[in-house]
Amino acid sequence: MFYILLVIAASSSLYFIVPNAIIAEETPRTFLTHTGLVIQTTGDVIDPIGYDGDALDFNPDKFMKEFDYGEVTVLDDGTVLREFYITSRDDQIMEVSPGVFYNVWTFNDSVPGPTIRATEGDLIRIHFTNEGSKAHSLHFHGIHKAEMDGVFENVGTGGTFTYEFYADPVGLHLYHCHVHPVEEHIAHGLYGAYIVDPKEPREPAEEFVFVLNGLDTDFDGENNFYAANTIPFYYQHHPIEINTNQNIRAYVVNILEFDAVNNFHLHGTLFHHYPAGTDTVPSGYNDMLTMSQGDRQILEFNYKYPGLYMFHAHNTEFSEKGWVSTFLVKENANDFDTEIEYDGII
Ligand SMILES: [Cu+2]
Repeated sequence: MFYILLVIAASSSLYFIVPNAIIAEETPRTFLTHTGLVIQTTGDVIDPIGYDGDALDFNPDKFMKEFDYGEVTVLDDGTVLREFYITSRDDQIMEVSPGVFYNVWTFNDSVPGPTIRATEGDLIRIHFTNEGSKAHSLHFHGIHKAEMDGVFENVGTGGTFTYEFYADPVGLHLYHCHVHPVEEHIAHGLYGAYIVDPKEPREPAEEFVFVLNGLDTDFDGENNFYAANTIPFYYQHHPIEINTNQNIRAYVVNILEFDAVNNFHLHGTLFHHYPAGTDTVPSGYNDMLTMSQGDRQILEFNYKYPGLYMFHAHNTEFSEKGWVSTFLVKENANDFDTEIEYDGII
């Protein structure tokens, strides 16, 4: 009996501390999809024929090499301050596959949102504005104060919030909206990668970001498409060109909703990998990684032989529904002599 009273007392005090978290649930509405499915969603179903905005343009080639370092100023005590401006929206349409239009929810008009990048110890200040019709927030993984966690402080329509925290720890992290139902806010696209570089920089390499995601275009709680960087099959039709013996570093974040795990398989070579990128010594040498939602890994590899090589989900359903990509490895015309050395790990 004492324990029952304790639980009641604890949960009622929680209400006063985090009222937003309790009232954030919305009542789902029922829709009939074009495939005949009857679905329920708290999101808006936007008919592309009646949509009067511009369809979003998203370029996976540009996204995978684009890092947002923010606006930099140096404070009196020598701390580097990086300021970022992030706006959320939930009213846009993207043609995610030929003829398939999807209502994406965006950070800075993009799914994924911008890749935030800083160096260990930098002060990060994010000016967040919610231009969406629903409440949204920014929840960053990493070490920070509770009030900067973006979980209880939902930002309503037209609202703003300034998040401030130090870039800590070194690694590959992520951020996403944390407003309930979180599943829906993530499935629609409110997430991105967050990189904290060590003060002693990693070895030089060609760097790519791959955010593994999916698209539930008929709202039945299962993905119809899978991808690295949103557009199914994109890097199969647009191979990523690299050279033999060129050092490649891939920042791989799994944010896939609805499926328990995702994976990454590389053909023709093996990679050294760093879970969450938090250590400078690799954890293993493999051609296969399995990740649950929120897991991320830094991969380092190079190719010995030229040719066209796949990388894809080894879960064949995911690869056959879009999560399949390619590297086109060209014979190295230059003499790259920058092989990364690994202490004690081949
Ligand atoms: Cu949201």
